[in-house]
Amino acid sequence: MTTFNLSILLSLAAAVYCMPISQVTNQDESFAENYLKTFFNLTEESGPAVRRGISPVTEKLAEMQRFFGLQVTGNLDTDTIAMMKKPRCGVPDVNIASFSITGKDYKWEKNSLTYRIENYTPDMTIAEVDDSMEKALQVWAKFTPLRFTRIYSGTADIMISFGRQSHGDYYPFDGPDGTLAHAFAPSPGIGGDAHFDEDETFTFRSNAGYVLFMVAAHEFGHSLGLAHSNDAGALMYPVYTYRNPETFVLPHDDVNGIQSLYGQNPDPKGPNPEPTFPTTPDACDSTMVLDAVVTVRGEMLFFKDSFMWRSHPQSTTPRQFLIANFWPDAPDSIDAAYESHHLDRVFVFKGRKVWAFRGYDLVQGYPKSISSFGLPKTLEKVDAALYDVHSGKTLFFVGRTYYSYDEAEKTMDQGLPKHVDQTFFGLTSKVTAAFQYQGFSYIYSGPFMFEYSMRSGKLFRTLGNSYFLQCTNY
Ligand SMILES: [Ca+2]
Ligand SMILES: [Ca+2]
Ligand SMILES: [Ca+2]
Ligand SMILES: [Zn+2]
Ligand SMILES: [Zn+2]
Repeated sequence: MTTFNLSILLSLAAAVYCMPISQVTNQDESFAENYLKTFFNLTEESGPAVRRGISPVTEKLAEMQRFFGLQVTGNLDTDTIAMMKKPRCGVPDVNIASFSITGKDYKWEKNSLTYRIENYTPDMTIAEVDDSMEKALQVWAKFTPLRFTRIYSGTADIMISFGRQSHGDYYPFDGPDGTLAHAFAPSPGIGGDAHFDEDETFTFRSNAGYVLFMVAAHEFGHSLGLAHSNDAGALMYPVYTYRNPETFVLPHDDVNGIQSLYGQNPDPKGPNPEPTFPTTPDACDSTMVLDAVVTVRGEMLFFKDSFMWRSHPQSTTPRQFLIANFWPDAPDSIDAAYESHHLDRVFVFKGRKVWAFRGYDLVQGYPKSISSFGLPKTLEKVDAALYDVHSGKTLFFVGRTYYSYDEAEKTMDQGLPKHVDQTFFGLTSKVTAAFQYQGFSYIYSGPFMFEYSMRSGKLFRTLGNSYFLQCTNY
């Protein structure tokens, strides 16, 4: 396992499981101060809050927490330090809104741009580096009138190079992890250029390092004039996320950003010129239907497409992540999930397959077939799953029916499936997600959520899918 995976694992394990990680140390404090200086323009004097007597560090910490959707405490808590330690882009995050643009009009005044690859990383073959860079530029060309031509000598608009530590500009790299790369906004000279930290291990396709295509596609966003976005699903989000380069499509937020600068592609090629770009799900959307909900050691995870929200009791605002940030081995758009307290595992279902996770790790031997639970071999998928603490049974919902599985005996009960209204009185529609929490069973059906008392089985309230998510537009 690489250092990257390990450091991510530690910070995520802490984040998901609320593990009491060690107190914030002096080392963390100076690390955080440096981070705020680099990415949030922390200076001795700083902004309006400082004039009201608040320390510059507190003011900038709050700004950073707001940007990343963390709880805004102004204190260096463990969630904040974990976010700061994630591998990321070296370009600052200040002056941002969703798809905001660097300064005023940092854009190229021409649509034909040149690029040149000045040197190569030994981590990959030359052909793989060439392919990664070319495809990373095409990510942007696909949605704009911009066209890129490679040159092999002289000065290109976008000069691409690998370097370590001090590498000829005023922004030295930092060794393995931390900052992965940086790029400069459009202007003559160094403007548009993209630098990659040679102390990282870059890869072509595998998740055993940083996928060069993903890092480059992000950096070229800066080369073209985009700043960082606080949309966790955006390519221009400052933190690195593994995504499969084969299936990557530029997210909605980035398409909006780049088109606000350059307009649309006048010449979209291919039979499917407008692929459906991924849109980050919005907790304020009352028509949203969640894919699955599960508890993990007292926390709640809500799944939608390639995203999840995590909500834990101390936090007022659930945080949104890509599923891949937590479980790189998990599929997107899952069908169902439940937590087995017995086995200390979370089971995730999609189609005929089930994945088991202990903490951050995929349990060996998974994914398996869902028939390993005794579900019929002909079953295409389950719609929802719920572990019932009273009976010790797991309910697998399929449409308007359910199967029940005895966790202790590891056998499927007889006489199944049953109609859902035999257990959940009055429920006549298809179940889409389910979980239990603090004495209630929550059964989701389309945009609705039904709250049943676990003891009496009575329906208490009808709520919406985003009841626990809280609509927090800012
Ligand atoms: Ca340049
Ligand atoms: Ca680095
Ligand atoms: Ca579902
Ligand atoms: Zn960046
Ligand atoms: Zn540089």
